[in-house]
Amino acid sequence: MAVEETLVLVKPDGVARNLTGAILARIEAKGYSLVDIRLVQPDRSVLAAHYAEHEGKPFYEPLVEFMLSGPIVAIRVAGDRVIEGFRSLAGTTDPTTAAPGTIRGDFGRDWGLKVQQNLVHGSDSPESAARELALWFK
Ligand code: DAT
Ligand code: MG
Repeated sequence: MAVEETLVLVKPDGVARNLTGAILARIEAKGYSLVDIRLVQPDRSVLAAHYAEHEGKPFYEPLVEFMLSGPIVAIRVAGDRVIEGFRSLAGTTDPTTAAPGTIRGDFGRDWGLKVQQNLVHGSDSPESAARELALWFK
């Protein structure tokens, strides 16, 4: 067993489309535990820190604007290898090609113009998880 914690975000598109419950159901069905959960309207500074690795990329500004467009549900999730496991439940970044059966593959809409709208975020490593959990659960 390698029990870990990860940060999951239901992004503004997921909250607006009333998919929070469906996403939580998949996390729970997989056997992961919800340790903490909050509805957040983050400051720009939180998003700048959260997405610091992408600063300067062409999609950075639209991504931050999108993340400021509505409430986000932040969830602290625990479980055996949950960091890798939630990324697998979420599917690949582009919802058009994310595999059926994944959150992005089943619920994501066309990548199209609004490329950021892929419903969820999941930390990608133990280091990211620690950093992001400290940011969203101060
Ligand atoms: P992930 O969310 O799968 O970890 P990421 O960390 O590479 O993906 O990027 C963060 C978010 O930025 C991603 O969820 C959607 C957006 N994004 C990533 N690559 C993009 C691209 N090439 N064009 C537009 N938006 C992109
Ligand atoms: Mg990422």
